[in-house]
Amino acid sequence: MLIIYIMDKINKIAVIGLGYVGLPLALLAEEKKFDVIGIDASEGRIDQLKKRISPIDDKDASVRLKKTKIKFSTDFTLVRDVDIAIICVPTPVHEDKKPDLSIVESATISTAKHLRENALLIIESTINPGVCDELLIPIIEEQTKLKVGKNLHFAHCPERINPGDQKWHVGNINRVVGANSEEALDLAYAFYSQLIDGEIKKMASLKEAEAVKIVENSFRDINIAFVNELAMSFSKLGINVVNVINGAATKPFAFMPHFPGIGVGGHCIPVDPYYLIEYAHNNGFEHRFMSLAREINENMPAYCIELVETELEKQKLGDLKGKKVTVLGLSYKPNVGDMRESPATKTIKILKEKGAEVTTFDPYFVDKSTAKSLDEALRSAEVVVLATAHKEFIDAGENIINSGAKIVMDGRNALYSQAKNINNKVYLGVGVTS
Ligand code: SAJ
Repeated sequence: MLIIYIMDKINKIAVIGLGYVGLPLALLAEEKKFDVIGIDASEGRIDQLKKRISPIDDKDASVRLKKTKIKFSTDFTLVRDVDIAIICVPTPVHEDKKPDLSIVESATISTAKHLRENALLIIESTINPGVCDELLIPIIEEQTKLKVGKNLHFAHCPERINPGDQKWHVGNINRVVGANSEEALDLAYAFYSQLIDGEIKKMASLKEAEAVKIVENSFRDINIAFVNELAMSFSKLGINVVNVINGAATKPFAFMPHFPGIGVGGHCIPVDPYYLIEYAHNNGFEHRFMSLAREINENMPAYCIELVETELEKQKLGDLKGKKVTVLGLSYKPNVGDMRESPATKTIKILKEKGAEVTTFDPYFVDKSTAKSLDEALRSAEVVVLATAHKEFIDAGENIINSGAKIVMDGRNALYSQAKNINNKVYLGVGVTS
């Protein structure tokens, strides 16, 4: 009954930040018959949205955008009469890997100062424990007349978007919510229960909700680091690590397969652990294990290039200076166009620092590639490095393997099964070739 009672009071929603998280959320809220406005600080993005051009690589969002009635604007004052405002802006790290909370801080203030009394402000951006209680709520109360828990409801519901996933999407992924008052928790719970066809779990505090997202993504980062370390070890032991992982995965409980590769990219996995590492450090604890996992994963591009250099020496072909190296893939994960924190970027940087002449091609970023087709990219390549396991590259595996390149460094072990009939050249994988 509570949900029905609450939901008849909630109608107008504002989503602030219209990227991979905010745009699908806004479109879902509209589909669930909420009255939605979409706010973004970027004029360019708002212009794109007004022209019904999707700023994100998300097929479902592109289709829904064509017929949406959502009002898109850069004007934060439009939140003045909404019932719920949801902040979905990026929380990246600086070059030195320290958390960059400036965007979520400014979006929160720009929103809070126009909210009506008793509105609900929800933060969906990924943040570490303590950010709500120690940063966002204090700045709201300093810079507005609102008192969180008294005349402003405040909750945190960390986003769980998996770009490119056809099965799990914003409308059916379970969520957790935390708040700093029972009423805010009930409101947020009721809202997400109405929005999402999945479990909405109430956490005991804002800090618990903040910690859930960091923990789930650090869990993934650590597991990837584990298999990356195994890959480096097994390469020396003549053991195929992917076969071993698939063997371990036959255990029907207590094992979750992850796979080695040229690195860990994206806006979540390589970023979120640093938020907890930094917060814990500032509170007297050193996350040595999480930090080591980050170090292992960050080093995978260099590891893969070292394998190439060792092979060049073995073939008495000298070093990378002046070598024509083609990097296939700019995106951080297969079959999506997203370069955020992509290992390909680091791979290209290292190759250039070593004097290689680098050609790039990614079918999702032709405008950012130096070659305009796979054939052009492979032409005159002496070494090929596959950084992203796009389907286009797997389908063209034979061409890649039988191109003129003397060495194929398969950073995603994506062509391993096709490499068996490789002739008079070297296929290097990550933990699959002795
Ligand atoms: N990667 C590996 N080995 C693996 C899995 C991934 O090297 O076994 C690499 C990928 O190549 C990529 C990076 O890690 O460069 C991240 O891959 P990802 O599949 O985790 O993709 P993301 O960044 O889109 O992660 C999202 C996350 N969702 C949210 O943060 C809300 C993450 O929590 C999900 O676990 C992940 O999707 C998922 O499960 O696919």
